[in-house]
Amino acid sequence: MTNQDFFADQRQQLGPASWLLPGYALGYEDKLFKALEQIFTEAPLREMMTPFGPMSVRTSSCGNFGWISDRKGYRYSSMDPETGQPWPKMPESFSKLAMSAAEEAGFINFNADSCLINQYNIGAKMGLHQDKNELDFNQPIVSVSLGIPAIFLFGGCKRTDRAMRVPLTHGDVVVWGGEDRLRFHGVLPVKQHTHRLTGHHRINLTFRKAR
Ligand code: MD3
Ligand code: FE
Repeated sequence: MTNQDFFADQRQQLGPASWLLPGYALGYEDKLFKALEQIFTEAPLREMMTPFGPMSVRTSSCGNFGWISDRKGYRYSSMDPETGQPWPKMPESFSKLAMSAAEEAGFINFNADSCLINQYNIGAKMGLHQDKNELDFNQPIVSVSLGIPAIFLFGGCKRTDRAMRVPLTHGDVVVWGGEDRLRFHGVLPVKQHTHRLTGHHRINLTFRKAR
């Protein structure tokens, strides 16, 4: 069985156009962590403000655009407001992983121009929200979970729709697109765990095509 057949066999459908690929990023582990170290020296993780208060996750970005937030709202920017510099270049291993995972879920030629990096400490969470700052909602989003586990909330198109709980662990990849693209989603407060590579952290990479 080829690698591709193996993951085609393992994938779980979460919605009409959303797929969980368990462990899909495990083969990229070394390259991802080496690249992350470099990214964090160029664009350090920071707490961002939102119109509703500070975020509990720390974030950074790489690629042509980074997702930023302040008291005025959310948007993509080609510059890191903290350093005044462009965001670190998207590592080749990142683009490759995002494109091949998207293809497993039926989205060919996914060229991410932005990777948002979220670091969760124990207790950090992300409330239910939609990702609406991108130009083209026909483009999917690829999410890579690293480190300690978390429970992902996958809701409907209205905030009040009942949310499905999806446990995500180190190496899991999820691809969200099509009619699921604007579904509300979030992350429950992360519970105490230790991971050999991240200690008391969960890291999530979210690949998007911003423009
Ligand atoms: C489902 N991050 O940064 S990525 C975010 O684990 C964000 O850090 C979460 O939501 C995290 O905006 C989850 C998964 C994700 C991203 C976009 C989606 C799930 C989605 C869009 C539609 C439906
Ligand atoms: Fe989101």
